[in-house]
Amino acid sequence: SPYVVTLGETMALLHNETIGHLAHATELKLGIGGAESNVAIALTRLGTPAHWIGRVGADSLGERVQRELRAEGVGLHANADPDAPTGLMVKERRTAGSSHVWYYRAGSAGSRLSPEDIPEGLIAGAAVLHVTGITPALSASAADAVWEAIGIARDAGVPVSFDVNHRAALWRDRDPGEPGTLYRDLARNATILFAGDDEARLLIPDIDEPLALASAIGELGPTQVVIKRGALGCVAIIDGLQYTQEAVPVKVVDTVGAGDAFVAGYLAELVAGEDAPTRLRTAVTTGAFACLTAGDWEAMPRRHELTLLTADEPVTR
Ligand code: KDG
Repeated sequence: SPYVVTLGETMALLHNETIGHLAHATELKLGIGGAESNVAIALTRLGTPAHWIGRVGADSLGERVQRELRAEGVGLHANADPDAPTGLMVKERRTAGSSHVWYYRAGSAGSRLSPEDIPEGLIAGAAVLHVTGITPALSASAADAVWEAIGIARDAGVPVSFDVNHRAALWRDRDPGEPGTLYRDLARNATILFAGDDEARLLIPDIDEPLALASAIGELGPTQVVIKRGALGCVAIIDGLQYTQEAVPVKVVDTVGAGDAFVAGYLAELVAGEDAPTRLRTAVTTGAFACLTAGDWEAMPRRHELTLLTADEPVTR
């Protein structure tokens, strides 16, 4: 059956369960997280087979990453790097509604991803290749890997999905114009583009209105442009038509991972041949689910759970 392929870095994740400053925390939870593998997990839960390509360290945390992805049923194409550690990310839940993330990933195994890690046949046979703006920001070889994957997809007629996913921490000490230039290049090679309002303005400065932004991005090439707006839902221009979709209201614990869940909801319905309104409705629903727990992907729903947030029966038996 049709599957989605994605590539990127997945890290070990340490986070406090109890709200507070990490200077005073005595216990942390250990998990994993990575934007692209979050998407792969959410797709798999929704019933769309997904494969993840990446590098991990030849260490216990690398094993943890692989075990977790296997347990979720994600097709795993991971090379264990004997010369670099699995990257680490630390998340501090400081207040009920706000978190901060620190990266310990410079020189990590995941950031050493390179074109040799990319299995050509897997990408050429996919229904969609999904990439994010995080991977090319990790290193020159990781950027080459992304372009290699995109080249294979384009040659094989596989649509490319691109989620901007701007991470300012990965661009410090670099030319402020660089991310915009990279994201526009990626947009020119994408069929489907996802961006938050602020991310969209990195591609197209000086436009504020979200549908106008989507339309300006569409002029770069993608025929499906979706602007993710968090609690405001989303707007999109898909095959020339404009769409607006409200969010599903939830009590937010942690928004990290919501964008990935949103993308998975959209892509799952796209691969299933569903129409644009269905894709957007599922996207805001899966995005809302991801906000319910402190982990990056644990709350992502199975397909049969999609109606739970709008159900009025508190207990089902
Ligand atoms: O979208 C969530 C991701 O940001 C998180 O899981 C970690 O991949 C990650 C990153 O680079 O921020």
